[in-house]
Amino acid sequence: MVLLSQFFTALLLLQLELLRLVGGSETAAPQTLSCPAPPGVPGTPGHNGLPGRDGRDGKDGAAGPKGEKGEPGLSVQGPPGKAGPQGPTGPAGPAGPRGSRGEPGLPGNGHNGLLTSVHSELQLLRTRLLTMEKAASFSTFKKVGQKYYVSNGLIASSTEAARFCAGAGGALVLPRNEAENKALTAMHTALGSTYIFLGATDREKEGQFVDLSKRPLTYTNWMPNEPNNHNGQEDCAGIYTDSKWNDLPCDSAFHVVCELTI
Ligand SMILES: [Ca+2]
Ligand SMILES: [Ca+2]
Repeated sequence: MVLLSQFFTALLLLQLELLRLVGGSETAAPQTLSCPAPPGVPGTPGHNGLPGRDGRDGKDGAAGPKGEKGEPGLSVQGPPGKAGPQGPTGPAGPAGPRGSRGEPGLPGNGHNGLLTSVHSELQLLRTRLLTMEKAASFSTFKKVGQKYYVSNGLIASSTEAARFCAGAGGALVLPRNEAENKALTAMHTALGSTYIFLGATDREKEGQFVDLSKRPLTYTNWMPNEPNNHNGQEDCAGIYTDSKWNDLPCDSAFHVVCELTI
């Protein structure tokens, strides 16, 4: 083995010598050996070249982020704006001074007329209610038209009867029509009476009966041959159970019935 290696080395050297002799020039480039050479050491980096020419302008870039809020400008007052919506109603103010008296309005016309009418109606209802309460306070009472005939069973003279009824807010009964005369007759049963005094007399002028306000009678229902002024002492009227009238002595004692007008 060693011999073989030495043989090849000698062969190689011989070949090299032959080539040198054949070429005859020492300037000829040495022949590259076919065996691999070890890598060389890297050289030092070269110097930087000169700057190149300016390139072309680039395209517009994307929009940048929104900037911060700037400082407020000068405070110059602008023109007045539009009027806003109407605000809520405020509290009532103090009462103003009393005005001068106005002209009198027409009766029953407009709002005042309506108020007057309502007020009158209320007054009428109140009066009627008071009359009803007063009538109900008597032991016997009967409604006829716009009147109440009332009695508590009192038996008295004509003068005392008139005084009693006036004190009760009414008047001694005196029928003005057949309906009232019939209603009064019906009270005989409740009172158990024979005669009931009527508010009529002829004291002022014999034979001429008038009411207690001295007005002529508009309705009468005398018995036949009455008034007769019997014994010259009959100046007061009364109604009997048969609904007929008779003149009687004023100081006699009979049942008392009053009439209350609603
Ligand atoms: Ca008489
Ligand atoms: Ca008589």
